[in-house]
Amino acid sequence: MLKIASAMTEVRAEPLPNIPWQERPQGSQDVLWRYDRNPVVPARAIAASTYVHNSAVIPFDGGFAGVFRVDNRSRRMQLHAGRSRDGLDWKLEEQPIQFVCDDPEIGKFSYGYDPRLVRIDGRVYVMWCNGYHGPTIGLGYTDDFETFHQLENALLPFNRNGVLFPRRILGDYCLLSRPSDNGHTPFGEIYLSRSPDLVHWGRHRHVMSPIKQENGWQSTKIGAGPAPIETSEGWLLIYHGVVTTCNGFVYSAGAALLDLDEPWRVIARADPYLLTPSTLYESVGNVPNVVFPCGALIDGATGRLALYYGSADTVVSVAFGYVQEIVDFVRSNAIR
Ligand code: BMA
Repeated sequence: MLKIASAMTEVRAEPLPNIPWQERPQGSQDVLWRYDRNPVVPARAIAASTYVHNSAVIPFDGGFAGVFRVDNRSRRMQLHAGRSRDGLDWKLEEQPIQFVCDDPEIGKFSYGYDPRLVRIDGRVYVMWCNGYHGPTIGLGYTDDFETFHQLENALLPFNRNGVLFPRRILGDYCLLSRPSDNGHTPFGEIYLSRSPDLVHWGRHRHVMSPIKQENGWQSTKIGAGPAPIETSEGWLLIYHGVVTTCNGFVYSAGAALLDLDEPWRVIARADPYLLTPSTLYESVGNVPNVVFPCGALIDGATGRLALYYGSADTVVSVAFGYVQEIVDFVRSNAIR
């Protein structure tokens, strides 16, 4: 049985009383439990979609807004904005986001996928995988989910899974990313980069590598998920890990705690996963066996968490948990 110790963990987030929520099912000992009406966004959510999957959401205007990965009817990867009153029933825009960009050169990209969202000093930032001569980290912002502004790409190709921390640390914006290749990368470690202005990035630090031993769930590659969650115990990072099986890659979700002031230092990292493909909608689809977390809602008052994850590269699903319990789980099951 998985160990969950009890300790007092303060969750440093705004209250979100209307967070989508379901209590842990009776008899369940899982740290995260799935919404019983998953998926929340179907593959054919809009006329233009073949699949809608790795997507990010954020509280907005009393309800919720999101940026969704849509694979269109040409199977090209695009980003679409969406709105929801309750975080579960979503309405996506039919047209993809057209970023407003000062330098047209930066706007020359052929695709966008796997978005993350974070609010920093009241402004919503979008991070995504941007095809500027190969995958790299696109950055932008929006104040209304109607007009989206694009900033300079944060890093050179090839890189994926970029996500900003929700506040400056040591005076700098901090970005996690995963240097990669131009294909279905068979390696991948998480790095942290710093910037004074969201344009110039440097002071790169290694954060975490895959755990190679015995082909566990995070043995091939890892990449950051939603924006790290600030707690008194450190930054809670939910990330994906990949194992290579006879049948190809399998994507699961796990968690680690990073130092509050020097977030490239790992305080603890759970050996077991939090979620691994187990249901039909995670195991069967466009790309089977994928749980790919990109978004999280947090209620700072109660520590409740709603995790949004792409399932089988086909649909968007939600799982619930308590930040405090995930932190305890990480500490009690930490890799030694
Ligand atoms: C990764 C990314 C993700 C996708 C995953 C599984 O390389 O492309 O968007 O969910 O593969 O196909």
